[in-house]
Amino acid sequence: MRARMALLSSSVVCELREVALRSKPAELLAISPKGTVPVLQLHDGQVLEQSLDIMLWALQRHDPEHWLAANHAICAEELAMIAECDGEFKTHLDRYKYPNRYDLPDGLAHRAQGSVFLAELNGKLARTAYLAGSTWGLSDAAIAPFARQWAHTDPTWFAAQPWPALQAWLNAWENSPRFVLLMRKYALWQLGDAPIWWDQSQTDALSI
Ligand SMILES: N[C@@H](CCC(=O)N[C@@H](CS)C(=O)NCC(=O)O)C(=O)O
Repeated sequence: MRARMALLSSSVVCELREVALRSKPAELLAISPKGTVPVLQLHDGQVLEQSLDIMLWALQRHDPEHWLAANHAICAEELAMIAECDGEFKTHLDRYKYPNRYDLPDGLAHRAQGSVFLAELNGKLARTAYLAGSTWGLSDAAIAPFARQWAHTDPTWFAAQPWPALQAWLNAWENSPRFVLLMRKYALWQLGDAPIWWDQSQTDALSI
């Protein structure tokens, strides 16, 4: 989701190949044996296997919406926030969401631990409209999909938390026209399929 968002914002056109994780195509595993998505293959054969790398690659090529902070200190702060999200917070998210996969009776301890990060996000969003500052940026796009997963694990519990700024930020994103596009379902890719282009024409088609 975050890679697709950054590619869309950058207007860098790429071919979208939807895959099912339960039956990964051999073509995917041939270029990226670790078998996670997203994966972006460049024309020179280079393969980007981390969503954050794809975001940074696209935005460094073209960043018309200024998602990358010009200020180095702010950029470093955003990358640190994303690292915390992808590291400790993701660990708690996985265990809160799927305790039985980790032999846990429930995910409550991890819910409590992950909530520390969410409270920090709420504090930040109470001071500035977005995590990146006054406009939506890299950290917003990188973190929103994980905050969303957390919120949807137990929506009633999430709505009851004293995090109005975080709840409003998430709600605004989930109700944005681009979100509609992100949630659109595509047929699974098969060898020989005509390319589906992930670019601005997708948003134009939806009048976004
Ligand atoms: N650090 C990687 C994590 C990617 C990841 O774990 N992707 C999940 C789907 S969102 C996946 O492909 N899981 C493999 C599987 O379920 O087989 C990234 O950000 O790109």
